[in-house]
Amino acid sequence: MTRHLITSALPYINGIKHLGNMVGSMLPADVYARYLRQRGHEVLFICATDEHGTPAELAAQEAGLPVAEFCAQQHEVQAGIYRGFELSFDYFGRSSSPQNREITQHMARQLNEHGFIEERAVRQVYSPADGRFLPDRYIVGTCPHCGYDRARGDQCENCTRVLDPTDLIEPRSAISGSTDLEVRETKHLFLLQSKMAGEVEKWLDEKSGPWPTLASSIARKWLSEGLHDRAITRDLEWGVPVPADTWPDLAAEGKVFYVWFDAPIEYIGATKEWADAAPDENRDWRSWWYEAEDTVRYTEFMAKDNVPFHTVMFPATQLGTREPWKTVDFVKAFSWLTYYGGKFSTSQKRGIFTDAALELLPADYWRYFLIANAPESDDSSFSWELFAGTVNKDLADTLGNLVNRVLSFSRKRFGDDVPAGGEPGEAEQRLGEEIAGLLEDYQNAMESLQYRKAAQALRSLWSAGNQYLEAKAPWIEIRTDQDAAALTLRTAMNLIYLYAVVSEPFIPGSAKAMRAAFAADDVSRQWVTADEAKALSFIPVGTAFTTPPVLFAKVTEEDLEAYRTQFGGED
Ligand code: B3M
Ligand code: ZN
Repeated sequence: MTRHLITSALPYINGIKHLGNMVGSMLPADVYARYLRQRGHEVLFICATDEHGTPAELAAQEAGLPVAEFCAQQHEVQAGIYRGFELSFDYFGRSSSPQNREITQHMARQLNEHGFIEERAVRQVYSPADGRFLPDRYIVGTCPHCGYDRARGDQCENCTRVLDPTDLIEPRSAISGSTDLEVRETKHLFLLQSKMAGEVEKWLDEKSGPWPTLASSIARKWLSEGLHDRAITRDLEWGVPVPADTWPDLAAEGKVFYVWFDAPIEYIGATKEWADAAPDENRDWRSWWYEAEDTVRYTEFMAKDNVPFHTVMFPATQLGTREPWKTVDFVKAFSWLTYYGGKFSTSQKRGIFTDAALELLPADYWRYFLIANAPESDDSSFSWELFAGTVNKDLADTLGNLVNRVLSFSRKRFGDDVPAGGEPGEAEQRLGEEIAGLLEDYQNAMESLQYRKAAQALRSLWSAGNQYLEAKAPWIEIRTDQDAAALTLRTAMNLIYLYAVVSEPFIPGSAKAMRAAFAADDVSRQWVTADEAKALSFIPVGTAFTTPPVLFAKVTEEDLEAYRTQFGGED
């Protein structure tokens, strides 16, 4: 069986991520990883914090901490939140790890050996007061277009125009505020992407056929605009140092690699971190990445703005080493989740952040809502009204209510064990057929990574149980025919068990609680076949069960009011 390598775009270290980041990479990757594991595949699911670059340095400065300390702290904070969301990473690494440093430097040397890296002189702003070259973002001044007085050297946050530091009026250092800036000549390494354009295009032709349009069209657009050589070093204190054995001058000046050069390499780096974390387990990190083109299927998850780096720059890096590194097979890209149609923004603290979300409600509420409304081809908009509607209808009414109603009613009338009596008839047969069909829809959607469709199928599975229950009405059957009521309840209990198994990728916590209701849970069971779905006989008569506490509480009008006040609603 194919082995599945899954990576989620690496969340940046500069602050806690919002729900838009969650739904655009880590969460769908987790749902897929869980599903594939259930289907018996070998899966390696890798993620890490992306820790280098200017925003990390600036955030550390703002927090008044040395950057290494800041990153170590923030890594733990993010790791804790992702555990709270039940993201089942096999490893959650750090791009500042020694492993990533080693592999990044190795790849740079290889690229250099094959003529894909060149040292070039560039003119760059130097600040004598700070004793350093200033990267574009470290220079602030007045925007020549809109007059905003804190525009950064790379972009004006106010009017979003892309800038060059020399465009700024009254430029000054973001570190010291010094206006004594001069332009000096320095050297940087350039990745000669122009030399690789043909090769990358051929690679893309071979690979991108099955990708969703969102991913392939962005990749194509970048290529058709022409691949430019790109500076892959920066003047920063924090980053993967340029290796002194190959570039002594640049190393002496303290140059480090550009964050987008080492960040994707951290997918490999984190795999090595995973192996190194358990030396006695003989984890073979290389087998996932090296000479693995035919034995591993590699799927990447990311928001659309990350697509160019993953479909052009990273493959160019890998191919240019002339070593057999595994390249991506399937790119699942996402559009934006907006907050009432506007942007979620880390810097402006607008929208819902992952830590705040977990303080409000358990992970499953968010997981289900986000995946069911995933911005797969278009943007989708978060609103508290939509959130409450989805939770109340799908989770509380359709799934949760069925579970609690069936188990507590059976308990009241038949005691603590799955009741005996009655023989499955036409209704049960029809239900079984329907369930098997919907299960197939669900599988097809998951296999093709269509999340909204998968959620839809799951919802239909839950609804089918409700319809069966409503039609048979065991609370009425019981008045005249105990056996008939027992059959209905027993069938419904088997449905609950099936839901617990197949809903696990979406709502792992609740799935566990549902399975745990039955004393005879066959813990080795990972999935159900079509025949098993038709038969609906997982739980033998006489099995003891308990009624779990209410699975999903409804979001009330008062809750809604409070959320809107706390987080801001429409405007
Ligand atoms: N950290 C994306 C971002 O923060 C970036 C992803 C890296 S993936 C290798 O938007
Ligand atoms: Zn501006």
